[in-house]
Amino acid sequence: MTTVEPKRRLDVGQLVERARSADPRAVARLISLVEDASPALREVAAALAPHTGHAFVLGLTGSPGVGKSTSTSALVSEYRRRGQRVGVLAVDPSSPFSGGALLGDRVRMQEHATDAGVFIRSMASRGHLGGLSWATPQALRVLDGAGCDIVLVETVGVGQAEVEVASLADTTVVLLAPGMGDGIQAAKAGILEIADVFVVNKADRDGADSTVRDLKGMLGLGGRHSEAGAWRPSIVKTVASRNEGMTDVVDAIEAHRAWMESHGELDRRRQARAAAEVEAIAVAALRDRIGDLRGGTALDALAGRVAAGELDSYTAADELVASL
Ligand SMILES: Nc1nc2c(ncn2[C@@H]2O[C@H](COP(=O)(O)OP(=O)(O)OP(=O)(O)O)[C@@H](O)[C@H]2O)c(=O)[nH]1
Ligand SMILES: [Mg+2]
Repeated sequence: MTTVEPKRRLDVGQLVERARSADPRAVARLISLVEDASPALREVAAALAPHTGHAFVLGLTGSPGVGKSTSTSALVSEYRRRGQRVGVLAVDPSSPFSGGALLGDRVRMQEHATDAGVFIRSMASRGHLGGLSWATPQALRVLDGAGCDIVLVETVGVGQAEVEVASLADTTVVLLAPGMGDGIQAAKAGILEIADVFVVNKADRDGADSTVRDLKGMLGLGGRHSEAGAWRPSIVKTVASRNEGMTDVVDAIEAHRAWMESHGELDRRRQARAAAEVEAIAVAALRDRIGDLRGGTALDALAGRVAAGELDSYTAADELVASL
């Protein structure tokens, strides 16, 4: 395969080495290769693999405006205080551009911009087949390989994205805010099921305690968390805009992590994630190869026999798959 980019040749090995020594430009370049689905990705993945598996992935999700970006920034401060190297991936699954809605976040993240222990990157994923499921794991590997201890993934909460972020993360934090009709919202979006930690943000506003009460009530009503031996999600109140409650949030995340480690759940989640990732790549490769057959003689010949009633379409498909 070729790794020749327009103008200058890309030295993947060197780029990965620079990323590992925490050169932010190298990290940014590698994530751009992911976003662009560069043909060099295969080589990048191979070079990164031996250096990955260290980072803890934290997913943050919740309805628009609930305070995800503010909380992300506040959590970065808390993790830095604890001496951790932090990566932030802000993913907007609804936009094909990494500008737009995330611009405001860039301003918010400004306080971390000069900190060499923090990498921040926003990413659009709509252009990719499979959205988050495809590009985000690769970007996570870049940040992992670059030596991040923790990577925070923030998504704009729109339906499917909430569920997708859960499948990417070691621990999923679901944010709610008082007075947003979150009780009903939570039940609808299935976020009760995906949350490992609930954060009731904007606790400076009226209604935070009743939101906590509603949540507790709903958690008692059944579902995944009620099964014997299951993790009981913790509920933490915060005022992210004032950096209040962040110690409690990180403590709750650490408690979940410890629980997962002692129950084999962390390995199980990572294994499931890796399986989904391999599957997505394999399916894409198969689709490409079947696409190559379109208009080719093998498919034409089979199609002719199906059209003429000589062969049923299932047998024809079996023959096509067998010929790949
Ligand atoms: N009163 C109050 N306002 C807050 C708090 N946390 C965040 N906000 C404000 O809520 C607004 C939305 O915050 P964001 O952090 O942008 O929310 P978000 O969930 O990232 O929003 P999207 O990315 O658009 O979905 C901003 O004006 C924040 O300043 C809080 O604890 N209390
Ligand atoms: Mg945001």
